[in-house]
Amino acid sequence: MKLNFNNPSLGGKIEVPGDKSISHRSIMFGALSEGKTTIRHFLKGEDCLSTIDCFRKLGVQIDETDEEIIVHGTGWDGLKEPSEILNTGNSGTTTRLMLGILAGRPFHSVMIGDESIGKRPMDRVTVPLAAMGADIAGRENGRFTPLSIRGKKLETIEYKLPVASAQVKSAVIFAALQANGESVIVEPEATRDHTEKMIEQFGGSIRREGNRIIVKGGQQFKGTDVYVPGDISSAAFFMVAAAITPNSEVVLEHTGLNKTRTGIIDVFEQMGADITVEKTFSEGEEIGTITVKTSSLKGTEIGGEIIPRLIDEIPIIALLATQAEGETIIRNAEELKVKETNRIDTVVDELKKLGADIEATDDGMIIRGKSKLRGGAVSSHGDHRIGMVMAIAALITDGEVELHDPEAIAVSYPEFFDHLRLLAK
Ligand code: SPQ
Repeated sequence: MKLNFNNPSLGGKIEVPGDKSISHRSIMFGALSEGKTTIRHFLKGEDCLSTIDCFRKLGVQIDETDEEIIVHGTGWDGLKEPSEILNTGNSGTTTRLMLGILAGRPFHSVMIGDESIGKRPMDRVTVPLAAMGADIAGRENGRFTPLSIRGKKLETIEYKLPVASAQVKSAVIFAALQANGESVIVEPEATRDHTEKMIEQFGGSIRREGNRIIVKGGQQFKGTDVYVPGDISSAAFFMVAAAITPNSEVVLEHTGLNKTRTGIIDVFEQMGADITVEKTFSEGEEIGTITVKTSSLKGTEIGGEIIPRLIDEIPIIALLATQAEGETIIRNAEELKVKETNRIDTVVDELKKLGADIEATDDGMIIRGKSKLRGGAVSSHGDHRIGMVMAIAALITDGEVELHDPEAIAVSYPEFFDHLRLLAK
C-alpha cells in the first residue's frame, strides 16, 4: 500500500471502534452467563471474531446484527465439547483467557492459532493452571500452541504473577471461578482490570486488597447489556497523529478512560502535548472525549508502574518521541518482546528505515528528536500495531511510504484507513 500525504493537516471528530480487551471479555462472560447478553459497539476486528468463533464451536449461539451482538449464554455447565479445533487466530487474549475457562470444563478441546501465536509463550498460563490441577499438553512441554486441554476439577491457588500481565491474571481468575473456595492472585503492578469489572457487571463479586485480588469459586453469572467504550489503544494512533501533524485538531469521542489504560494520557502531559480529556459518562467503565491539537513536544522518561498502563501504546509513543525535542527513554518494557512481534525490534527497525534516531535497549528503547522523517518501504511484519505506526508516520514523511502487509491492521482496527482518510484533509 502506497501512502502519500501532501502537507496534510488533521481535523474532525471520530469514535474509534470498541475496546478489544472488553469486547473479548463481553463474549466470554456472556457465554458463561445464564440468559441473554446484548453487546453494543462491539469490536468486529479479527481477534474478537476469533473469540466468537471459538464460543460457537463450544455450542454457544451468538447472533450478529450491524448494531449488536447477542450472546445466548449457556452458563458454565452448558458449554459443550467442541468437535472441531478452536482456532484463536492472531489473538493472545483469546488463547490465554480461554485456557483458564477450558481448564475446568469437563471435556477435551484443542487450541491452535496463527504463526505469531505459535511463537508466544503460553507456559505463563499453563504453569499456574497446572498448579490448580489442569491437564494441558502442548508443544515444548505446554509452552506453545497447539495445546490440548482435558478439563479437570480445579483447586484454589495463591499465585504471585511473575510478570505484570492482565492475560495471565484473567486466565487464573477464570480458573479460580471454577474452583471450590477462595483463590488469591498477587500482581507485581496493576494491569488492566476489565475482567474484574465485568465479573461485577455480570452479577458476580471479586475483591482487591492492595495488589491482592481475591476470587471466590462457584459463581454463576447473569446475562446483561454491555456497551463497549472506544479503544484507547486505537485512539492512541490518532492522538499521536494530531500531535505531530501541523495545524491539526482531532476529537475522539466515547473513548474508554479506565485508569489501568490511560498511561498514554500521562505521557502526553509529561511531553507537553496539547491534550484535553473530558469524562462524559460511565457504564461499568469510564468513558470520555479526548481532544489533541498539534503540539510542541519534549522528550521524557517512561518506566516502572506506568508500563502495564500503556504497554500496547509504546510503538506509537516511539513515533511521537521522534518529533519531541531531546531524548526519550523507555525502560522496563521487555514484555514487548513477546507480543505479536518483538515490538522493540520491529518498531526500532522500521522507524530507522524512515530516518528516525532510535535504538533498542534490553528493556526498551532510546529515541532522539526531533527528526525529519523520509519516505521508504516498511512492513507491519504481520503486527497490527506496527502497521498503524507506519501509516501514521507517513503523515509527516518527506516522500511516499510503501507499507507492506497492511492487512494485519484488521486485527484490531478494521476502519483504520477510513478514519485516516476522513481526518487527513
Ligand atoms: O490479544 P493480544 O494478541 O495479546 O493483543 C495485545 C495487542 O497489542 O492488542 C498484545 F499484543 O494486547 C494485550 C495486551 O498487551 C491485550 C490484553 C488483554 O486484553 O488482557 C493484555 C495485554 O497483554 P498482557 O500479556 O500484558 O496481559
